[in-house]
Amino acid sequence: MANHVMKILLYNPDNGVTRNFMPHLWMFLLQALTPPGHEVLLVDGNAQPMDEAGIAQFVRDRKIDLVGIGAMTRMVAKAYRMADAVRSIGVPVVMGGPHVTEMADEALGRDGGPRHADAVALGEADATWPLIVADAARGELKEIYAPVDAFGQESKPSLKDYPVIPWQSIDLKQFNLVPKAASSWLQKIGQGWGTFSIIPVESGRGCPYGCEFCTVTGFFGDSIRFRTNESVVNELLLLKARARKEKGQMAVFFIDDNFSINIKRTKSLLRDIIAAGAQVHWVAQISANLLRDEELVDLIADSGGKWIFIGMECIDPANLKDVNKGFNKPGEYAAVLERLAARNVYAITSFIFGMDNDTVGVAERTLEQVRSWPPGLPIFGLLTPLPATPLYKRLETAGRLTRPKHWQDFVPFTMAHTPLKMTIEEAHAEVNQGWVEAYSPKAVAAAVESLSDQPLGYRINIFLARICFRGIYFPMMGKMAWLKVIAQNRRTIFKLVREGFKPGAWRGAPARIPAISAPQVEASKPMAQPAEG
Ligand code: B12
Ligand code: SF4
Repeated sequence: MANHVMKILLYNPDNGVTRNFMPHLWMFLLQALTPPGHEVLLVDGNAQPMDEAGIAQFVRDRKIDLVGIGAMTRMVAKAYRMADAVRSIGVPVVMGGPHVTEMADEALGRDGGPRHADAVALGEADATWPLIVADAARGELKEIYAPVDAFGQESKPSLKDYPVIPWQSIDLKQFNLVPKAASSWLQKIGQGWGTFSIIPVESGRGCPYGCEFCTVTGFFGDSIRFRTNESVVNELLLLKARARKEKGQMAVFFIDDNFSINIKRTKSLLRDIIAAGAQVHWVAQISANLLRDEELVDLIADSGGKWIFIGMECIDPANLKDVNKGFNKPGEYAAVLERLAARNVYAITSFIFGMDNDTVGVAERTLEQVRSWPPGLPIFGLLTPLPATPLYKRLETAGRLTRPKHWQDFVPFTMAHTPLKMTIEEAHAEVNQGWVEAYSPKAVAAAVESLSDQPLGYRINIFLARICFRGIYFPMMGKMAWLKVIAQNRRTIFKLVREGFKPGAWRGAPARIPAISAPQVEASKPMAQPAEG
C-alpha cells in the first residue's frame, strides 16, 4: 500500500475509580514525536469517559486510521476491551506502556487468550514510534517493536534531544480542572484562575534501586538519563506563557521517579529555573533521605515546589528491608517533613499495607505517626505484585499468588496474594481505616487548624487538596458525592469563608519562610542515592 497521511488516535483508558487530576505524558510525547503530516487526536478516558461503543463510534466518525493505546496494569483490562472494539471495526491498534511491555504475548494473543493488539511497542517508544507510524502508513505494521540499536542491543533514549512539546497550541480543554460555570469570574481573581491544569513534565528517567514491588528499574533500566536544564526551563516558560495568555494557572508534576536522584544536578536545574524566572507551582517525587540537604530544600521552595510525594511505604524497618527499600529510615520521616513545612512545602506521604511483617493495627500505628507530623496528604495502598517485578516472582515461586492474573479482573484496593501475618480481609480493613480516619471531617479540620498561623491561602490549599485526595479511595465521580463531602465538612468551609471576609485576610507573608541559607557544601554524592517511586 502507498504511504498515506493518517489520522491517529492516542487513547488512555480511565482508571475506573476517580478522575485523574493530570493527563498522561506519553500521549503528548508521542504526538510530538509523530512524523509531520499525520493528524494526532488525544483522548484521556479519565477526562472524557468513553465505553467500547463510544470509541468505535468515535473512530468511525473521525475516520481514524490507527489507534494507539497505553495502559498501566490496573487499566489494562479496560484497554483490551477498548482495543477489541476498535479492531472489530477493522482499524489497527498498537499498544504500549509498562504492562504490555512485560506481557506482550497476552496483548498479541500468543498465550492462548484472545488477541487485543495488532502491534506492541516494548519499553520506551520514543525512537520506535516514528517507525510504527511509517509502517502503519504503508500498511506494513509489524507485531513487535523493540528499541534496539544497529547491533540489535537494547537502546534507551538519551533525552538530550528531547522534543519540544508544543504546549502553546495543544488543546487542554479536557484537562482543565476549573468548572466551566466558574471560569469567567475566576479569571478575574489575582493573575487569573479561569483555567487550572496540572501538566506532567519529565526532567529525567531511570532508577537503579530495584525496590521489590516496583517496575521502574526493570522498565527504564538502571542508567539514569537527564534532559538538559535548558530544555526543561524552556518547557516551563512555554507553560507559564500559556497560563498568562488564558488568564489561568498551570502547575507542573515532575514525573521523574526521583527528582533528586542526583542532587547536584537537581540544584543546578532549580537554580536555572529561578534565574530564568520560570518558576511555576510544582510537585515532584523525592525520597526522604535526599531531603536532608537544607540547600536543596531552600531551592525547592524558591523554585515553586509545593508538594513532595514521598514513598514512605511504611514505618516498620523490617518491612522496608523485606522489599529492598531499607534506605528509607522511618526515624527521620518527622524531621524531613518539618524541614519541608518550615518552607511551606508539604508532603504526599504514601504507605503500603499488607507487607509480610504487617499485623492488625498497622493503620492505627501509622496514623498515630501521621497525626504527629505537619499536615500533608497521606495515601494508603496494598502491596501489589505487578508483572515482572521481583515481588511477583517471589510470591509466584512460593505459591502465594491468590489471583495470578489479577489485572484481568481488576478490583481496586484488593490484594492478589496473602500476607504472612494477617489475612487479605484484615489488610483491606487496615487500608480502609487509613483512608476513613485520615480524611474524616475531624482530620481535615485539624489539618486546616494546624496552619492557623499561616495566611488563609495556605489553609484553603490544604483543605482543597485533602478533599480532592480522598477521591483516590472514595469514589467521587458525581455531583451527589461532592455535595455529601461538602456537607460533611461544612464547619471547616464556613470557618474559611468567614475568615475570607475579615480585613487583611488575603494579605501577609507566610509565617515560616526561612531566610535563604548561605550556599552549603554539597551534602550528598550524586548518583549514589536511592530513588523514589
Ligand atoms: C505520573 C505517574 C502516575 C500519576 C498518574 C499518571 C499520569 N497522569 O501521568 C499518578 C501519580 C496519579 C500515578 C498513580 C499510580 N501509579 Co503511577 N506512575 C507515574 C510515573 C511516575 C510516571 C509516568 C510517566 O509519565 N512516565 C514517563 C513516560 C514518558 O513514560 P511511559 O508512560 O512509560 O511512556 C513511554 C513508554 O511506556 C511508551 N508508551 C506508553 N504508552 C504507550 C502507548 C503507545 C501506543 C505506544 C506506542 C507507546 C507507549 O512510550 C512512552 C515514551 O517512551 C510512572 C513511573 C515512570 N517513570 O514511568 C508510574 C507508574 C506508571 N505508576 C505505577 C503505578 C503502579 C501507579 C498506581 C497504581 C500506584 C498505586 N499503587 O496506587 C497509581 C494508580 C493510578 C491511577 N489511579 O490511575 C506503575 C505502573 C506499573 C504497571 N505495570 O502498571 C509505574 C510504572 C511506577 C511503578 N512504581 O512501577 N502514577
Ligand atoms: S526507589 Fe522508587 S522508582 Fe526506584 S525502584 Fe524504588 S520504588 Fe521504584
